[in-house]
Amino acid sequence: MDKLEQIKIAAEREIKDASNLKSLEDLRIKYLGRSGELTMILRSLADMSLEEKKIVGPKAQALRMELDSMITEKNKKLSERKRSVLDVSRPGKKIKIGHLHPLSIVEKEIVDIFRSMSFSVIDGGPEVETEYYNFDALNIPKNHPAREMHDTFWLEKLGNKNERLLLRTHTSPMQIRYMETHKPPFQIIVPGRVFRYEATDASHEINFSQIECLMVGKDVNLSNFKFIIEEFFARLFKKKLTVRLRPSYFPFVEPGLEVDIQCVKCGGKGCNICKDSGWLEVMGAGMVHPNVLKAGGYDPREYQGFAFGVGPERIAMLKYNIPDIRMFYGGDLRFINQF
Ligand code: FA5
Repeated sequence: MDKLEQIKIAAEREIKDASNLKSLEDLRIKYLGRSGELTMILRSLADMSLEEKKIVGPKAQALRMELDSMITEKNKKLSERKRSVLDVSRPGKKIKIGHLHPLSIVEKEIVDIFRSMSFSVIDGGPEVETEYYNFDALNIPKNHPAREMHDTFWLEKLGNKNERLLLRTHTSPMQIRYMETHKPPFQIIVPGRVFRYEATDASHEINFSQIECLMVGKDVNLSNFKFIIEEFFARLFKKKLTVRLRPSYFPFVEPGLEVDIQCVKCGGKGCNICKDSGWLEVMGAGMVHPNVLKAGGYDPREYQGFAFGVGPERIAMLKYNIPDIRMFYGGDLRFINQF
């Protein structure tokens, strides 16, 4: 019985003090192993008298169970502590850091190309715009039929000066805003979000983006424009593409142009992307109208310039072969995660 008492005191203290799993395992062997101190006592029961057995047996069994559960408990504690310590040999956890949206990738690419051709990138401009900047100053007077080309979201609330407000239908108002506060010569691009109240389909969204370009100087002309966009498309699609300029009408340019590029998929032979025409319509452009230069505060006899507006969604669709513009804003991760 004395021996049992000694084992109990020593084992309890040693188990409590065990600082790692290895020394705990050593203690288990020392007391409960095949030739452990307590095991030996349990074995010696066979040689004891019945009287002794009755006294020592239950005590020794109880101590065995007690030490066993103490060791299990301690083992749990030490394992938890081990797990919380940095183990550099364990495989790393994959951290999801996110990535750019396909549209942001294309916008960035477009902006980088223009920046490399010495264009300044102008940020922003208000998305809630006045009727003046969105239409009047761009040579689109009230009641002019050209306003119907832009299905407009009008705001119910008037502006500070009681002017009518709208969600801008294009980035062209930034032409006026920039000219009002800067002197030529300059060459800028302005990316931004625009809104049109129109039915959506595979190539039309109500909320989309545009990149406006404006270059003004004393001798800026259409051949400058043609060179810049040929260079731009060659860099963007990484091959030389034939560019076609067609006459078109926008009230804020004269002459106005629609720009087509040779189909990037079929090379001009005709396919589903270009609807068998061999050409893709990519931007509206032209030489800035004298009335617009005047609205910006310039003398049109002294300065001239070109401008264009391009839709990055349409460019991204061509670049990545995306069949429907609505996928960009659908928030479907199966689509977004492919980029
Ligand atoms: C304009 O918005 C003119 N402000 C462009 C311009 C600027 C002309 C400077 C001349 C000088 P348009 O409505 O064609 O033009 O739109 C320009 C581009 O925006 C289109 O080529 C197309 O890429 C894109 N776009 C137009 N409507 C939508 C729409 N609903 N969804 C997606 N992209 C659109």
